[in-house]
Amino acid sequence: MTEQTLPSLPVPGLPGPVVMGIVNVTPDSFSDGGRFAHTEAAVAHGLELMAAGADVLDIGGESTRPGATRPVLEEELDRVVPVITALAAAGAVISVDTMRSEVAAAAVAAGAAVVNDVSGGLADPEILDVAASTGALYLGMHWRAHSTDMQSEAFTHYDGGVVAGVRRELESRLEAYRAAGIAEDRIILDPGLGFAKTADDNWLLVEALDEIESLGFPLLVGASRKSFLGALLADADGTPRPVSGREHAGAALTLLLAQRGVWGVRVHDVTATQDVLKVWRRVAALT
Ligand code: PMM
Repeated sequence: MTEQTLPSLPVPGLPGPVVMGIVNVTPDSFSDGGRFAHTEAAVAHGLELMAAGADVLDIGGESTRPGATRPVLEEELDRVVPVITALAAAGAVISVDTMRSEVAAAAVAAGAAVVNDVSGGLADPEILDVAASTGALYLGMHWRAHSTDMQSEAFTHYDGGVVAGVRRELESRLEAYRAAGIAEDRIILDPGLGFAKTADDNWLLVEALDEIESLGFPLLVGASRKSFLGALLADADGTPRPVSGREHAGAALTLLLAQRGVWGVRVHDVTATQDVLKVWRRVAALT
């Protein structure tokens, strides 16, 4: 693969996390309900998120919601590449949300600067070579299994507890990232909220983020609209709050994550996120 000239990542002029806005180009994404399944709609949505202040747009063509089935390679390429090309041309910094090396390579060639691999290189180890050879930033998430299986008990059990387990497994993935030749300063880690974790596990990880951070790498956290927020906000009869009603809780979590100094947050509602960050900067006298 030839060396690419990559757009530089935004070094935010302001303190606080990089805001990664989500553009799901999937017909079955649990949070967008397929509204942005078509190229034009996805591009328009990406432009809206840029205007709202997204630092990076994360473009994904595979739904990772629990139970989702995988698209074939060609379908995933068809979904994401045209959207990346158009949004990169509009000046966006692009992240591609994929587990496939072929999609990562095509996305970087189309202008993506970040490879966001929810499988941390476990689904397709060659994706690590793509990150290494292109110099793209590699965002490696904690992951144990594909969406069809990840919430089964076999995958949500952690010897010694979830925090120690996630830390240990991220650490072992770091060895693979180094062995593939990804530069140390191109690696971002993600604890993978909602992936092979119970609702309580996600809260334990949020509480103990310092332990994950002690691995020595910047952290990105994706909590936006996830089920553990729906469970927290459940009705008296236990019915989880639907996806459309989880935004305020997500914004509150963003505030806590900003206070903890995370490198980035992955969110659907960029306006709400930027509003929260403005309040945080004002109170912390950062601006
Ligand atoms: N979550 C989802 C998809 N991609 N990527 C990273 N790095 N971290 C996450 O937590 C993450 C992700 C699933 O959520 P969505 O279906 O709302 O995009």
